Amino acid sequence: MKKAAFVALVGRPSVGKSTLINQICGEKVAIVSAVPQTTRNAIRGIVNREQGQLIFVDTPGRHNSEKKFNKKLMEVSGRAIDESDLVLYVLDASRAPGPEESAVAALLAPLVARTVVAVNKMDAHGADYALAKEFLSRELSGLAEDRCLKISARNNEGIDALLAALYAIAPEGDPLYGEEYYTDQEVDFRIAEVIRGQAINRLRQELPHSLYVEIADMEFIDEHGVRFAASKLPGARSALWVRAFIIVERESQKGMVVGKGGAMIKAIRQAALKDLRLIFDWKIDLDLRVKTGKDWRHNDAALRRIVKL
Ligand SMILES: Nc1nc2c(ncn2[C@@H]2O[C@H](COP(=O)(O)OP(=O)(O)OP(=O)(O)O)[C@@H](O)[C@H]2O)c(=O)[nH]1
Ligand SMILES: [Mg+2]
Repeated sequence: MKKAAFVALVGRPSVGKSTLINQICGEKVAIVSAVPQTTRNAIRGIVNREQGQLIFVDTPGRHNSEKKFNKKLMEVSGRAIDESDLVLYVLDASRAPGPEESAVAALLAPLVARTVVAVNKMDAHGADYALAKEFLSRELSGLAEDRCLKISARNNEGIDALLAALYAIAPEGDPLYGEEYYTDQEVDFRIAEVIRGQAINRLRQELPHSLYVEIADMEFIDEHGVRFAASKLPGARSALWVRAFIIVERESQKGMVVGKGGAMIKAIRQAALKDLRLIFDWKIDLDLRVKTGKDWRHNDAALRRIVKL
C-alpha cells in the first residue's frame, strides 16, 4: 500500500518555509520575500513519488504579537497543524534560537512523534548546525536523531533526504489528488498572490504588511474573442483578462505604490505578468490599480476575507 499524508510546514517568519515548499514541488507554489510574515494563508503543494503522495501545507510564520492581524495568521497556522498528519518544522541555522523559537518548539513538543525537522539556510554565512541541534535536544527532546536534517532550500540541497524521512513516517493511504496537480489554489488567489509578491519585493518599510491584492474582475476570452465569466470556463481558453487592485491601508500610501509617473505600479504589473506567463498557458491581460481599504488589518470582515481559515 502506498503512503498519503498532509504535512504542515511550521516555523518562525522568514525561516524559508515557502522557499522550501517551492523546491519540494518544483514549482512556484507560494510567494517568497525577505519581509517576515509574507505567507498569510495555508497553501497546498502536492508531491507524488513512488512511495505515495505528500500534500505539503505552507503556513504563516509563527510570531508572538497580540495584534489582531498576527493572531489571525497564528490561527491559520494552528489549524493547519491540527489538520495535518505530519509536521515539518523549519528552523533558520543562521539565526540563534530565541524565545520565539522556544515557543514554536513548545507547541510542537507534543507532536514530536510525527515531526521531522529541517535546519535550513545551511549555505548562509554564520549557519550553525551544532547550535540548532543543541536547542532541539533541549527543547524538542523526543526527536529521533534521523528526523533532523540539514538543508538549503535556496540551493536545493538535502531535499531528497528530507522527503525520505517524511515518507518513512507517513501513514498508508490513497492519493487525494490526481498526479497532474501540484497545487489546489484557485486561479484568482494565485494571481493575487503573484501580484502581492512582486509588490512586496519592491516596496519598503510598513508597505509590504499594509497591502493586499483583490481580483475585482476576471474574464476568459475564447479563440473567437467571446468573453466568459471566469466561473463559466469555456472549453478552449485563449486569453484571460484580469482587473486587480492593490489595496493599501492609508490614502497616503497610494502614491508610493503608484510611484513617480506610475513607474512603480508599472514595474509591479510587468513583473507579475512575467511570473504569470510561467504559471499559466493563457495570454494574460492585467489591469492593475491601487485603492485604499482603510485600516483593513483592524477590520474583522476584511480579515475574514483576506486571511481565510
Ligand atoms: N541563504 C538562504 N536564504 C534562504 C534559504 N531559504 C530561504 N531563504 C531566504 O529567506 C527569506 C525568507 O524566505 P521565505 O521562504 O519567504 O520564508 P518563510 O518562512 O516562508 O517566511 P514567512 O512566510 O514570512 O513565514 C527569503 O529572502 C529567502 O530567499 C536558504 O536555504 N538559504
Ligand atoms: Mg512563507
